[in-house]
Amino acid sequence: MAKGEIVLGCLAPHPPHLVYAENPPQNEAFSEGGWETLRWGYAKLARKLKTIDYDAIVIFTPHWQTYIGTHFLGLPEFKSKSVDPVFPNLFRYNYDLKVDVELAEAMHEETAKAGIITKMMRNPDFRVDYGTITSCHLLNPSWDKPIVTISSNRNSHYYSNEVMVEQAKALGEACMRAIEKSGKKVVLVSSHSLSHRHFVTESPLPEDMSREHIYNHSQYVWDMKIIDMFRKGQMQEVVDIMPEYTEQTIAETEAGGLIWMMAAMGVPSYPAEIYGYQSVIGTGNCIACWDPNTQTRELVL
Ligand code: 2X7
Ligand code: FE2
Repeated sequence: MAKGEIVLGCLAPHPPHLVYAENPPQNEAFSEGGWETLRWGYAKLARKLKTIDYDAIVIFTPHWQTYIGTHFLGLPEFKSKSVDPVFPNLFRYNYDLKVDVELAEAMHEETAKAGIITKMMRNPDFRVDYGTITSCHLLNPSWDKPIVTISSNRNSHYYSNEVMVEQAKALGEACMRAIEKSGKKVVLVSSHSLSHRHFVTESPLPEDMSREHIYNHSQYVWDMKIIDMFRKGQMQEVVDIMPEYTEQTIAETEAGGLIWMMAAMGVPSYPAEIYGYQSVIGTGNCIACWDPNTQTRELVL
């Protein structure tokens, strides 16, 4: 069997606003649009994904928060309605998704071998989080590939951002070993915003773009700094400044997704493809991907 590989790594932010703005049939709410810079960027990345041969999407989400260990979805199908607890007015999404249980079990096994506490989620009534659903919907609206969701263990909160970085690295390396042994071609998705200070009141019309802007200038400067490093392929430097960046901007990198993905991909030193940056209720959101294939890697923005 050929060695499995990671064919793409995507940074895919998940404000439910983006699904709301698209008006897909799965979502009950209705909108007049909004946040086009991100939605058009997602559409372009989704077109690229359609040209890539892969077996499964593996996604790490900050909105399935586990306090004892790292958990993996472990049943072949999950079907229910996902309601965003903070924005039920925007996101009530009927999902029916397939899981690559074999791959999830392989990652679970390698994770346990690495000394990380881990568990398979086998509860058929488990409700999949909106981070998973939003990022997967926007990257692959046809839902024609199985996924594996990985929970985020709360290391930043229990311990520190430094511990989070070490744990996420170990998890990423374990997942990479499992993928290689599986023989599968896998797309990784790190589902989160960058800077994460946000407004606490919503405008009367959520999609009123005259009200949307970054929360403050310093978090914008931090986001631009880190995106510049993505462009230059300085991912080891990004790993090194992650605790400071996360603290200064209360970034959603606190969950460990970006470090997990970078560690699994061997910490790329080649440029990321950038598909867009825009704020959603004041948070900073960047769509980017790391393409290990030099033939298909391009300068997008
Ligand atoms: O989960 C989110 C987020 N990360 C950013 C913005 C708005 C809502 O939800
Ligand atoms: Fe979030």
